Order: sequence, then C-alpha cells, then structure tokens
Amino acid sequence: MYRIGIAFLLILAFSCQKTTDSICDSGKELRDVAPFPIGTTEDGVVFNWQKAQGSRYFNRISSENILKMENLAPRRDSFNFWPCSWLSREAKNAGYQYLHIHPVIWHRQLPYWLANYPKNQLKNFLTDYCRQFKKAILLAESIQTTGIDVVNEALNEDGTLRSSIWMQGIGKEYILEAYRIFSELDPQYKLFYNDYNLALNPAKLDAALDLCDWLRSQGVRVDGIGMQMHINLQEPSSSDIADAFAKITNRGYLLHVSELDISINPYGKANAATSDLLDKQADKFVEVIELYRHIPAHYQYGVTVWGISDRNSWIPGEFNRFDAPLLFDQNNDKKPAYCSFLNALNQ
Ligand code: 9MR
Repeated sequence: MYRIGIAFLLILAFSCQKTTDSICDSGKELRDVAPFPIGTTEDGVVFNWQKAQGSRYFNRISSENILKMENLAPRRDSFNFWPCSWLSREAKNAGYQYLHIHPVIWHRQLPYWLANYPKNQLKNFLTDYCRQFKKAILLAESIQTTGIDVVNEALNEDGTLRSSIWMQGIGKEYILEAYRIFSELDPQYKLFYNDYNLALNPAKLDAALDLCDWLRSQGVRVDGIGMQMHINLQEPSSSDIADAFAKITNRGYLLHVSELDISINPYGKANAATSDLLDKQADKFVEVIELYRHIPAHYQYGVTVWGISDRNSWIPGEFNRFDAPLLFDQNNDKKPAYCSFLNALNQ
C-alpha cells in the first residue's frame, strides 16, 4: 500500500512537472518549433540602420515599407531598386532564412508625382515597374525569396474593385498585367493576392477568390491568398476564421496569414494592457494558430506577425489610440501571448 502511495506521488509529481514545464522555458523560440515558416516585419527598425532583432524568433521577414512604390520610384524619371538587394542582404546577415516581398502594386504609399501622371501612360509605367521589380528580385538573392504580394488591397468591402489610380487609369486589366509579368518567374516564387477583412467579411473573401480564379482563367499564375488578419479580441470569431481558411484552401490556394496582429483596444476605451486583456489576446493568438494548423500542410505558406514589439506597431499611430497588438511589449519583453503562441506552434 505504502509503495503504491509513493508510486502515485511520483507519477503525480512527474505529470505536474510536465505541465508547468512548457516549451517556453526550453530556450526554443518560434522559429525552432514552427512546422511552417513564421514571419515578422521590422524594416521600421532595420531601415533606421539598427540591428535587426527578430531573427532570433522568426525565420521569415516581410518588407513592411521599404519596398513600397514611394521608395522604389521616388522620381518620375528613374527607379531605385537598391532596397531590394539591401533588404535581402541585411535579412541574411541578421539570420533570417526567407524573404516575403510586400507589395508590388498598391494604392497607398505611392510617389507624390504619380498623381499628375498622364492616365494614358499608366499602363506602360506599371508594366515597366513590374518588369524592373521582377529583375531586382532575381538579382537580390542573398536569402531565398519565397513569395510576392503582387497586388495588395484591390477590393472594396462590398467586393467591387477599388477605384484606385490603377483602376481609373487602366481598368481591371492592371491586375492581370501585374500577375502576367510575375508569372514569368520560376514557380518557387509564390504569387499572392493580399487583402484585409477576409475572415470578417465573406463577401469580400468571395470576391477575392473570384478575382484570383479569373486571373487563373486568363492564363496567369496566382498561387495564394494573403489574409492580413489585423483582428481584435472579439472579431472575427473562431468559426469565421475557420470558414475563411477552408474556403481558400478548398479553392486550391496557398494560405498566408500575412499581417497578423490582435488589437486589445479596437474601440479606444482602454488605456493600459491589463492582465485580463493580455490573457485574452494570448488565447486569440492560440486560436489562430490552432485553426491554421488544421489546414492541409501543403497549403501552409506560413504565418507572419506584423511587427515585433508593440512599440513599432502601425496601429497606435494610424488610429490615434493606445494599443498593444503584438507578441512583445514596449520594452521588447515577451508578452503572455508569446508563450501561448509558441506552445500552440509546438503541438
Ligand atoms: O505597417 C505599415 C505602416 O508602417 C505604414 O505607416 C502603413 C502606411 O500605409 O502601412 C503599414 O502596412 C500596411 C501594409 O503595407 C498593407 N496592409 C495594411 C498594413 C497596415 O496599414
């Protein structure tokens, strides 16, 4: 009886040890355990010539701002593609493995001079820009470029095409032209259509899928959909996220959770990150990862968190409110969400 009691206590002690001993204390980080590439963005930091921080935790980097058109075509008469090779080299030196190029054609962060550009010459400009960008990607091979957001945010919330400068000057064909040029790349470069609110708004997701199907029917390559996933603690719900993931993969597209962050203060009512909010945020990060892990592995292009520390998040500046949507806090310390995220990736 006495022996059985000791054995029972030992088993109990061992199992308690196992539960408290989560992967978080093991020295392993996200990139060590993730079954797919796990990305971040930090060119807010590296662009200021500081040392990159994220490669200890993440193995893929997305270009946050540095490869936007305002930087690559700053003057009307010349392109400036050096940031492409610079980022690829810096990312490699910092210890990243993969680069995701974001974005080629977008309606924001355009060069100022483009507003007065003759509309009837826009198509030639777009063609030339895409060709030169494609060449620059091929030359910038310090680390492997795994994917490219060829067109970003072309859709309105009701699923119609956004009336951007590209739509106004060229029409829907601008999208086809951009994918046509990038389709010439070797298929190892995965071509994405990237947009926001795709889980929250099924009409917009359907429109994105229809757009990509249409592109494919025109003979160009579109490999995947980037769901940005700038989400919050309440929305979208777990079942909305699951439905969106399933729709995308059932239609035969790779899925990139491309700009994940989880606002804890979407309505601007909080002014501090309470432990209750941080725990809820951790749970929501886990929810996303668990759902993502359930899609077939060959559709898992990876999950990218949109920044490292709350200090560099785009949200407080853009919406003029307090928020803390990322995995590291203002002091670059890990938040509760980091450990939960790590454990969820390690399942
Ligand atoms: O994170 C980017 C931020 O630093 C910029 O100020 C902002 C300006 O447009 O763009 C942010 O990134 C956006 C991304 O390129 C496309 N999806 C939405 C992201 C957040 O606005």
